[in-house]
Amino acid sequence: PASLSGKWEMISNVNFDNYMIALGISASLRKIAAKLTLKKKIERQEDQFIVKTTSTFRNYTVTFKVGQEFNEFTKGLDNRHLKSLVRWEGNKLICEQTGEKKNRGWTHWIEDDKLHLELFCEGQVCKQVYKNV
Ligand code: RET
Repeated sequence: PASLSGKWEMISNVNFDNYMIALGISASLRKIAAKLTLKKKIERQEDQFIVKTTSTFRNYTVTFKVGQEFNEFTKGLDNRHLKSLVRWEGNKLICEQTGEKKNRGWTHWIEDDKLHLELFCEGQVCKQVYKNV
């Protein structure tokens, strides 16, 4: 489907460890996180998104409206408070996460029926691809 909505399962994950290092995540948590096959459930109602990232170890849910800044607490991840803002740029959904870490954010898009996600932090880029399930 040409829509972000739906259920997704990770099929590749490049540079996740360096992204987590940039976030300041501990070696013990990184070791666990690196082995996870992440799943995404994305629900969309017009401008509102609910993105659930789930795994056997820990889940992370974020809810936002496109174009409306919101307070994000990255609970269970790096536990920081951010000001986040999501916008569309063509078919890419782009989030800027403002806080202690510079150049932090992510980009979601669909390509070849797959969900692509780039996660950014302080010059590190993690690239994940998910298949529809
Ligand atoms: C987990 C497990 C514990 C350690 C880390 C995690 C990373 C979660 C990430 C979630 C990204 C969510 C996004 C949502 C967009 O709407 C899996 C919680 C580091 C990177 C981009």
